[in-house]
Amino acid sequence: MHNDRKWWKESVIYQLYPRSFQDSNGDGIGDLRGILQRMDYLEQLGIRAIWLNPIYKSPNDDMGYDISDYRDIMDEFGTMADFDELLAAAHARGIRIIMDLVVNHTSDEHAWFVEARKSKDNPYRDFYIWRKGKGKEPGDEPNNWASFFTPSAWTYDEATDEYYLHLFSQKQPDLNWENPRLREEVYRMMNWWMDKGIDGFRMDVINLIAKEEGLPDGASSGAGYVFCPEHFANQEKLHDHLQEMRRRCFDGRDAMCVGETPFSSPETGSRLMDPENRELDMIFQDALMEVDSGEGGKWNVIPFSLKEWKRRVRTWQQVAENTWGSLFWSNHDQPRPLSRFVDLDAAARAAIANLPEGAQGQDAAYAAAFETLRTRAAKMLGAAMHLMRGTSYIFQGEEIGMLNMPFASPEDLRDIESINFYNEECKKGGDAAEKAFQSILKKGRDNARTPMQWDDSAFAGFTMGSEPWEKVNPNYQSINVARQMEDPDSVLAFYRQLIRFKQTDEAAVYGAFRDLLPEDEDLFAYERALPEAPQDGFLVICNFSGAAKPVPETLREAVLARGGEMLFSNVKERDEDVLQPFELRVIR
Ligand code: ISL
Ligand code: CA
Repeated sequence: MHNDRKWWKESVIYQLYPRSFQDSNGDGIGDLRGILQRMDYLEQLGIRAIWLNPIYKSPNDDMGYDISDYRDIMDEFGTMADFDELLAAAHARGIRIIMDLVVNHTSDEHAWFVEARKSKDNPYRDFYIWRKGKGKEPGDEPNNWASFFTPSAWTYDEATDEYYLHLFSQKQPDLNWENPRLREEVYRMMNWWMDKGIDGFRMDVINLIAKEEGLPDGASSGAGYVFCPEHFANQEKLHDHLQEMRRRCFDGRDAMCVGETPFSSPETGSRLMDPENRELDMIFQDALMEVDSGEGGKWNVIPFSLKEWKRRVRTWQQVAENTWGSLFWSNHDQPRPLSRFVDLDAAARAAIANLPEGAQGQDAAYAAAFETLRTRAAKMLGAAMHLMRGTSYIFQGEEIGMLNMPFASPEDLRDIESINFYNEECKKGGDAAEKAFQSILKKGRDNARTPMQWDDSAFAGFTMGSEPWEKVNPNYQSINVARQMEDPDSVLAFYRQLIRFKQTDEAAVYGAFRDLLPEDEDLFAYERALPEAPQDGFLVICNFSGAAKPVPETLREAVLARGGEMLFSNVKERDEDVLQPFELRVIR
């Protein structure tokens, strides 16, 4: 087991999406001064670091992931002076700041690209990836690559009669990491931020920066574009770039780096995180998030299988044993876990099933049951994920159990990924559009981006203005911070305890992981313990099902083998032999 002590192993990190956290000036958009207003909240939560989604200058084609100036702040978010104040305020409270680093691509409005597209001999031309096509019509592109956000990954540029590559939107041209001058500029920029005192970077799609030599076509049986990560993810050159970046930007500093690395196998993950290789401290592996995606990708939603999820958990916990890893239920790209990995509606309906059809008070009974189960399941999910081995990331709103947004119409969507997908599907006719919208309701990124629910005043206390940029979830009157602050049994109160425990308990941070019930379809149970102090370990027992489940014999024995001190629980009355719907027990 690899167990070097590091601050980033002992810190729970709060992912803060600035656009939706707190608006301070009534324009309906969250901002840096809004975050400053909420510093007490963050301190009370007990987290030791914050990861800020991009706050740099940006035209917001992809909500800040299209940067037009790496050394300036987005107009809507405030000024560099506001940022300096925020950094100092966080540090004064013992909270570190991790910045997003988006260097696979820039905005097409970045000065480098504005220059690059002027002429083929412009000094910035080779900062990007340009190729000649067969013509300028669809199908004439330099290769058949599909992009994440658009059908083709290439856009034709009239001025120089060439195409530029963009794995994301047309306004996000990919940088050319083959060019040493570009790499130099990136390292200078990173060091500039580090010198300001930030504590590390979350590196956006960092494993896509190196593309396969020659940009070969994706394998396909006919015409059309092909999404082919095998040609642009985890290429051999990536490891050279990361090692160089590590030396140039992290040597001699106590900063951390976490890479977002979609399409990574456990082998690749181990290589990226192996401390000997000096590449990344940890990665965001996407295997656990993709568990409900079918053949066709994220929009092809398939039912959640706990057994399959646990198989992936074991794989990545095994990787974490000798390296490290990250633990997260969601982020700004994912729907809310309570609307995804448990079925609250079915459980609530079952809970009131004994009421006669159409009986008086049916709606109120359902609402009460739903609320009880939501709170219980939120605590269960929180412990299930964050007590495993790895650094915990809590996405804003998770700590109060926020839910997916019941968007009424496609017009309410704000995310380029969903909007482009919807528009493409509309072209197909029939029921394609309606099907697309149903998938978006389940998996769309806007679900994560609705405003933080602070209290039951207008717009959930997010803005004093007239309309937030993204609609507020209508459930804010019952699900909000103010209400949970006063309730010792709230999700929020539970998360505070969970965070404290995760950051201070030796076994919770450094212990090994062992799955106790790999085959069970409904229960997730594991042990964490340090080999040198097994008696200080603990058991985590979770019922993911909305029905009561008997405690299996093997678990009963494991419980008996421990003293039985209940560290965490989410029900008032317990039955030794039966787990209630979504029940949690953490036993020392
Ligand atoms: O959202 C996704 C899956 O649900 C992914 O396809 C996502 O687009 C991909 O993992 C990359 O995400 C990151 O880079 C994008 C940006 O839009 C995302 O917000 C960011 O997390 C481009 O910069
Ligand atoms: Ca604002």
